[in-house]
Amino acid sequence: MKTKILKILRNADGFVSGQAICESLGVSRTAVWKVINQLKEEGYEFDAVSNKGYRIVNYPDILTKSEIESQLDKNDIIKKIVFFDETDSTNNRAKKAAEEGEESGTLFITECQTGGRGRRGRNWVSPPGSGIWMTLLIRPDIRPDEASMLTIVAAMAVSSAITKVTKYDAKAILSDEKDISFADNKIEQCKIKWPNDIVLDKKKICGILTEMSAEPEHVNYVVTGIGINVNTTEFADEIKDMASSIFVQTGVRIKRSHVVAQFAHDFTEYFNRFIKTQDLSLLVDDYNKMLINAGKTVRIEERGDAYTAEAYGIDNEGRLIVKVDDTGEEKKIIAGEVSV
Ligand code: BT5
Repeated sequence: MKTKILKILRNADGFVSGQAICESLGVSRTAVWKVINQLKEEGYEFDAVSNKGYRIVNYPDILTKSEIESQLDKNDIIKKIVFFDETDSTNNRAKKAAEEGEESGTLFITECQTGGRGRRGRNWVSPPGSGIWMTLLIRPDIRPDEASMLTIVAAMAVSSAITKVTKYDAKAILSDEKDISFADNKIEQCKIKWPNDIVLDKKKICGILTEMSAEPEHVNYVVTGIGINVNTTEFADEIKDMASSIFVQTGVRIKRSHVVAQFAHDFTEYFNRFIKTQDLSLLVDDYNKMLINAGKTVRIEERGDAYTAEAYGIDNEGRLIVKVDDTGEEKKIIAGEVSV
């Protein structure tokens, strides 16, 4: 009910009367009043005028179930939010829930991870209050070798969500035209670094970790974990040279839940294009425009081997097409570390 009341208030153009909420949800005055009080405790600020009703004038920067669910659309692939104040890793939570039968379309999200993971056992720094640490569980009807393309789909959705929300929130928050155009110009540099990073001005602001459970011909489930530094201003020593946040780069302090909701909309759009053909043919052009590596020299590390090459873009399977500097040979890279 909290989600429904929040949705009504959020979408209202002005005041909504307590009576109107009661009638549209078929609940008592006391029930509505209780929820409004809970929302106040969570940090929502209301304007309440007798005879007119309620209006939210300030939203807290929180990632609770009702805050995010009240912004989801009916057609979004993400249907349900599971929120933790703190957990080891949302990928672990998602995998455990998947094993226990949790449905496709559930998003696990937390304020703080104590054991956030990157690829190959690397650490993911996930402090409280300023980032988004979330994992989407889906059960797509695809083959195991197609699952890595979901990292590509997710990267596109994250990059586009960050760009849209930052531009939109900049206009709402900043009053100076100069600051708005500074933020707009900066956010244009929000790019994907193949295969799983989002960078802003070459600094890493997001990483993606896709894991799955599969049989030889069939995927049971895929969990896509996404970590985004949103309003972070202090970085642990181990990452301070290469990491940054949306706020540090653009000067815009966006609401984290807006990014999650926009990600839900954009992931739905890109995923629907992917599933139509079960490859990236309907996405490559858009992806390559978001790719920081396109047309650039990259350094590639593959199974102990390191070399430089020129990167062109990805193919329909998500492999990075490069031309090796030393030999002129054209190669398609499946996995590896790429630096710009
Ligand atoms: C990644 O791995 O970039 C995937 C990160 C996925 C994190 C999400 S958060 C929600 C979900 N739950 C999890 O436990 N994980 C997922 P990789 O490409 O291996 O990069 C890891 C490297 O990024 C580390 O070795 C650091 O150098 C750097 N790093 C760690 N924390 C960072 C941060 N907060 N921001 C930027 N870089 C970071």
